[in-house]
Amino acid sequence: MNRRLLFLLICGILAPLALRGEDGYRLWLRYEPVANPDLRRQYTEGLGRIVLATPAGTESPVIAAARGELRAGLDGLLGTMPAIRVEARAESDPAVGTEGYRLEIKVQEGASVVTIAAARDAGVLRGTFALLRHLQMHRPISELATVSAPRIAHRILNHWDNLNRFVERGYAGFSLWDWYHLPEVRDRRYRDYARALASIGLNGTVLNNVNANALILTPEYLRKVAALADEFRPYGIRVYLSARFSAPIEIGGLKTADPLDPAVQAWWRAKVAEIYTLIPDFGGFLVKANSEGQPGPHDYQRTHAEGANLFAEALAPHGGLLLWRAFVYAADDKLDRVRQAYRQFTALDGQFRDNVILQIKNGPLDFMPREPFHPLFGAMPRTRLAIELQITQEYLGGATHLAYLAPMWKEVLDAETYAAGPNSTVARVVDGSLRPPGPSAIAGVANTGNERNWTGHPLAAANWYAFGRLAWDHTLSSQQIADEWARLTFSPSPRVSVPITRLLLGSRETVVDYSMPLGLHHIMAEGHHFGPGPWVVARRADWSSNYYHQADEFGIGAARGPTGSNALADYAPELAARWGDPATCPDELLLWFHHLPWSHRMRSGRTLWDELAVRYQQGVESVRALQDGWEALAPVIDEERFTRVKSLLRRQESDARDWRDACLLYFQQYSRRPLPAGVEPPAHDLATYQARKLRYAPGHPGDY
Ligand code: GCW
Repeated sequence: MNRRLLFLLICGILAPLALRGEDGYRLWLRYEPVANPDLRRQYTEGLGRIVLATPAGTESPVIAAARGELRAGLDGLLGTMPAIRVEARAESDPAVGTEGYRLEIKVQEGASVVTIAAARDAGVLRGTFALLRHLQMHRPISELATVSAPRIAHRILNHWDNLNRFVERGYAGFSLWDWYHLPEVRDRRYRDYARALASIGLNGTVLNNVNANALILTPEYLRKVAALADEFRPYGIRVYLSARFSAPIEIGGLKTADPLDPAVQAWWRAKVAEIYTLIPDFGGFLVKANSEGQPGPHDYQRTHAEGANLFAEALAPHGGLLLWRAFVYAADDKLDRVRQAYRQFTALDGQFRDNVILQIKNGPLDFMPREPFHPLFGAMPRTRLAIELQITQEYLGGATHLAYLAPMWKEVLDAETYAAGPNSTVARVVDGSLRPPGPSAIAGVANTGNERNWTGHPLAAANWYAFGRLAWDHTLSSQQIADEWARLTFSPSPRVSVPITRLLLGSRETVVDYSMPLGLHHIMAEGHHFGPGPWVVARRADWSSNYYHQADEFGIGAARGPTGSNALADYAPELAARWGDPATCPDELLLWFHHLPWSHRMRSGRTLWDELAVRYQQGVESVRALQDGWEALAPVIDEERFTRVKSLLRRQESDARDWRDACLLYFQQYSRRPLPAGVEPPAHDLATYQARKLRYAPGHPGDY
């Protein structure tokens, strides 16, 4: 039987089964057979031959990975195996940069040839995945030609994974890294992880938690790290580590970790050199210092710049990067928490070495469902700034709730800072357009774990995918990314992809509505951060909810204008003026910046209290709409993923009601106003919600 016939036969047998047994492991790299005969012919003829063109035109492990992926992909999609040749192409192509690619399709000697051309082998690999994406989406082969290059140089996942495999704020099982069995045992999953990263354009990964354990820097663990680096290298993924500031004391036997102490400097130089002998393409360090109990330069009365430069000097001779986190705040600092990092770091602008990048969370607080952008993005013209996004849904329902985060990230990336006049968006600050020359970076806190489908919630992989795609090109729209992901993950048929895209797009706003609408923030439960907790009084004022909602008989919201903490002053005058006046401040940020009376008239004509209640109700209703939307997909989604999402949405609806009821009952103590018409009455009294204890919530280190 010829190959083609066999293929058709297999398609015929498999087609009825195609809706069963999808466990999500293959993510967006499923390579399902193209069943439409016209399209299959179009692809088969178009891909007569494939040329991988690089300046050297030689084989390498990266080229081998590209070849392997093409084989697997084309075999799955088409059941064909076109000839793949590596060729030298001497002329340089400025459009592709160092990591980009050019896809071409031409007829040569009567046969169609597809060329993936790049300046480096890594670009060929990226182009390979772009080609396979095109085919998986069933796009016409005539539209294949393209050129693409990343806008940001270092596109890095950050794992908050501990050495005991517990993942801080991880909701998809335990760490992917089986440290105990490394370096000898190398799970097949390591390769698949690297493939997934490479396919969305990521090129780096920080393996361990920023709340770091110094053990990772011991020779024993570095050998394990090197094994992972070996697995990832063929896919163009570099490994980075979170470094513990006090490591010279803990594993080096020194008495101090003072960044200006010559012995400490020598220790780090030697440690870095040791790492590079094991991992020649090591990416560098990520450091969380003097934040939430972590050691740092302040322990020695040194600045964050002195701390960062200590590592940067050791890394510089090897080409390594130092990512220093700006997530810094202190319990004893009386300044509004959202202003503390701004004050600390603006004073240090210009003092960081060239290979230091300051890694700043998207907002000034902590990954809330909605925050304004972090004012540091508009205030450090002489420092390279990276943005840190949280893919894992610490404050957006873990892997239990559906929240597609691209719209949230786009909101920040597209935000205007006015740092250097108009068109000074956060994205342009981060991608280097408005920065001093030097490296640019973007980081995403991973939502992966060892669950079979990688991310727990079957739809949460959309966020991993979206992070990669936006890191590569922040001008892509949330809609385009959602559409791609839905087609790749479920089906290229618009009957499936269009409704899924629609469900994804509104889902983050839905979570905002039922949890922290109108600019409310940090009113979640203590510790695990899942569910409502507007009443939380923690051992630190800045971990207590009323620090943020400031509800009282008069009204609600954080006073951050001149008569309050004046956090508005950290933004450009244009923004301070717009956000500083409740009449021009968008509803979405109103209670972030203003403490307003319950009777305040909103744009809708409702009072603030009524508006708040209506938003909470809207959130619940939107989850119900998600449920209906999902239900309608029953005939076209495989049983396994359909059922899982359906039950998760049922849980989400119940959680959304809890959020609404608990928050409205709590705030009603102050507003003393009735719920407006259309808002469902709460199921229980306030005391019932306050007494609830959620035990052993995933991702929380506290209960173990
Ligand atoms: O949001 C807080 C989290 C911590 C986390 C910290 C950080 C890794 O609750 O779990 O610690 O942010 O970003 O450093």
